[in-house]
Amino acid sequence: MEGTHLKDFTSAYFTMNEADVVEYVQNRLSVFNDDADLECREIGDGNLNYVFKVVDRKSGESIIIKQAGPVARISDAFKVSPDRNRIESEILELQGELAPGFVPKVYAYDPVMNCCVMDDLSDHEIMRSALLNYKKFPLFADHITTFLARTLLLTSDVVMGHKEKKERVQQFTNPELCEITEDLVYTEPFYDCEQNDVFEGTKEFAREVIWNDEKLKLETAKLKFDFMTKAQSLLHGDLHTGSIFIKEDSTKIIDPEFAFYGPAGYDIGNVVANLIFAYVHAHYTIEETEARADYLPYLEETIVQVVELFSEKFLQLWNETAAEQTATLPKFKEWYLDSILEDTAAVTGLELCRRVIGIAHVKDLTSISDAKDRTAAEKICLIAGKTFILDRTSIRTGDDFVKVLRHSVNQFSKGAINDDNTNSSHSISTAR
Ligand code: SR1
Ligand code: MG
Repeated sequence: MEGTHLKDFTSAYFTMNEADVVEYVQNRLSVFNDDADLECREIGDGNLNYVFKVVDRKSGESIIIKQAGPVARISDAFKVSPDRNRIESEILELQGELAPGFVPKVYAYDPVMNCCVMDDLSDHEIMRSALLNYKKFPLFADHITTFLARTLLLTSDVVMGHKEKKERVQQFTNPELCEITEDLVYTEPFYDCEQNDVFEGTKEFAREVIWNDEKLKLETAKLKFDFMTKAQSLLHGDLHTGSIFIKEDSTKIIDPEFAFYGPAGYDIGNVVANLIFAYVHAHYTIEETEARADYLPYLEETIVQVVELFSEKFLQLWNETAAEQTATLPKFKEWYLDSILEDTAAVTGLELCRRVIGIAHVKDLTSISDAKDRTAAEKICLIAGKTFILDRTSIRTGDDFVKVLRHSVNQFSKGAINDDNTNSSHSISTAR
């Protein structure tokens, strides 16, 4: 066509805008009818990538194209290799085999444009937003624990041939994204780092309770070295509630670009911590006493179920799949699970601290508009976070997790919750 300059999508990478994506779909993909009337919108709100939704106005069919940029959206200071898009496509395919039904389908991966084409999950919603609107998902704990037990155990040395597993470790070596986690989760929150971004009301508390605690610093250093050296399972690597698409009967885990071989408890701890963020948000934002007394126990029960169902399913799956001879020795699987739960407690604590102190925040806290309430909510997260890290060797059951949460809440809101007698009945009084 005269005057029309067609883009070259085959020889050199560039970051696409919405019009480029329409042209890309027309020229490089065959997912829509030839007469499709395409419309594209960038819908990403994460810290790293560009997410385009492409719809055919005629048929109503739609897909998602996710492109990795050369720097993070949150800040140009993070130069992150677009190769993370390969890691994401490859792990989604693998997770789809290990835990069918829990990840979006990937239709194509393009190593030149560093983008992948996947299912549009618009009939689901981002779990963080849903929890901020106080929605309940009774099947979530069952779904996420099936996903966790299967992806974490079936990628480990317990089940895989050790040579094949080491090849996987190579395939999913992800140095730049791991460095982000090493800095943002394990290092910067625990000293007065320039890059930290702390809410004014919380800053002195962070200094006193977190930055001035040398014992805590030492424990986080030990945990950082575990994160860097314990190639136990193929992790999702960033399993917060913004990485989960959900609806009543379906849970889809997205955004595994931080995937690598690390300590299995990293993924479980992220899930638990982000349920705690939702809890603290609800505690400070649900005005009506009855509604609060209904929603908080639901979240407590979900936390309990995540820990308990994971443990149950993990041991059961171990019995069915363990192939390593030494792994069948009596008491070995209990010892192994115990160390995963210890890491889960530690990571719950790290995630709670880093989302308050570090550069990457969560809406659960930032959307609490009353400054005093936000400060109290953040202090709860820091106290709970510190306890999870320091007491990690004695936190093993779902009730242990809820007990730390309740105890932390009670330090900042008088007479709110009975924390002596934690069990699945979750008695909650209603005062804040
Ligand atoms: C520079 S990326 C900041 C954070 O966003 C991602 O979702 C990860 O949680 C990361 O730590
Ligand atoms: Mg993400």
